[in-house]
Amino acid sequence: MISSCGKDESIVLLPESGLMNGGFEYGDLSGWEYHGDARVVQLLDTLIPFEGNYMALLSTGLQQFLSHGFISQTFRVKEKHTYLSFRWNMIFEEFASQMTMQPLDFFRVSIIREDGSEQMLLMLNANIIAAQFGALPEPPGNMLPAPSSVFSNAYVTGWQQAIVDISNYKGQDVTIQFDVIGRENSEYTIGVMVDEVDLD
Ligand SMILES: [Ca+2]
Repeated sequence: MISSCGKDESIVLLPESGLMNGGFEYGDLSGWEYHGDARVVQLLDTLIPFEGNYMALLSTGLQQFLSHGFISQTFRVKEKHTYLSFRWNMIFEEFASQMTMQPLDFFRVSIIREDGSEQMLLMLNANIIAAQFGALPEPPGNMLPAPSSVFSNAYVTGWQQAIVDISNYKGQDVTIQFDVIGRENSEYTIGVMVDEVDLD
């Protein structure tokens, strides 16, 4: 949280980047809008943040009766900023089952422009991940076994980076949103760890 010690100190603590708490090192979701199963954690079993001591965790109901997790933040794209980047690590319960049936759960990242229109950055599900990580026709390909105390028979992608050119948005306020969506009748859980959301 921003210190309440005084106005001047608060100004000093505002992030240079215009994006607040992008690495979740406040230890909570300060600066972010959120709903559903969205939290900040230090660990997910043996899985650790990409940087620092904290990461965001979004899921379709890990240990909770929820079907989605969502965070978003609106920020001004300054003249000096050309790229938005973030790290993600996706975990699938019963990955083999998820990829062989019609995938019901998605991880979606998008930018919402000032006029409300949307630029999709990522749209991933078990089938797409399986293709990207060589896990077809049989897992795991380049997927990694996940710690068994969290999910059953699960695999993770490991930390991945996405870099997006945002130079078209200079001077504008845009919203980055991360959304993990489970359909109502989805049988298995997916989770996504997010870290180091940054502007450069
Ligand atoms: Ca972090």
